[in-house]
Amino acid sequence: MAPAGTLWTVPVQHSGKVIKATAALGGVTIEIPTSYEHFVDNEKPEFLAKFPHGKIPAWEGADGFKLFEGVAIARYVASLAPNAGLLGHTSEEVALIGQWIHLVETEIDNYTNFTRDLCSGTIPYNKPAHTLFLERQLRAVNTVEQHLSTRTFFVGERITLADLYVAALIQKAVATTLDAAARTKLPNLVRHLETIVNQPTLKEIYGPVQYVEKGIQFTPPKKEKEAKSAAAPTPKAEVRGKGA
Ligand SMILES: N[C@@H](CCC(=O)N[C@@H](CS)C(=O)NCC(=O)O)C(=O)O
Repeated sequence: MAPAGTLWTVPVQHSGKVIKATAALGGVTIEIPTSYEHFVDNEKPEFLAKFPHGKIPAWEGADGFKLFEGVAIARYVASLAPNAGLLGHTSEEVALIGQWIHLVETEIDNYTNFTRDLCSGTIPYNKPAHTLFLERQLRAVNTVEQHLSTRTFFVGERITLADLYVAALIQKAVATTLDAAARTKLPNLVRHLETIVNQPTLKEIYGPVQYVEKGIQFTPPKKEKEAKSAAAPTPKAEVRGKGA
């Protein structure tokens, strides 16, 4: 079958995984340029002429239709295969699928990214912000965990786009913030993740799940540590000073 379009993404991109999974379950053939170089090709005038935001994922249909934003692309690709039912069968199911995708993007994944940016020094480190991000993430994670305590899938009895999205973004979270201690209280979320990533059609797309033992922590850069210890007198010197 001729490809329905071209998807620009990179293998580790979680929203790209969702689009690829959507295409695989829907039987939609897509092309993925393997020569794409991130932070090089997306900055070229020819890419920006098609996708002015300059980001991936980005989609160009065989008919010339262009689209960016991961969720929008995933929905569009799902709409090319209506029989797969990934967008739901009723207005209520469509709305509920939207609800879970929006919750996991804005209240789980954003905090995975903010926490990673804080701990890696992209944002100047701030302990109260770190604590707040984890608390906010946990609130949404608990809502999702509770929902899954009586269900296999998010909406209805079969896989929908909600399951594909939640699994991709939880796969990122368990590799970053949702550590072993947090996961002991999230058996349903972990079970759901394993169910989705181990579907024979999806296994290769999601790849192995990397569970962190301890959530990402801030390690002050070496220079900062040295500067601090040079500025502060050692306890020994303090004692000597007092005695002298
Ligand atoms: N809101 C966008 C975010 C996409 C995004 O941030 N993509 C990153 C890669 S993960 C990107 O292309 N960055 C290139 C850049 O910042 O120039 C979506 O959900 O699709």
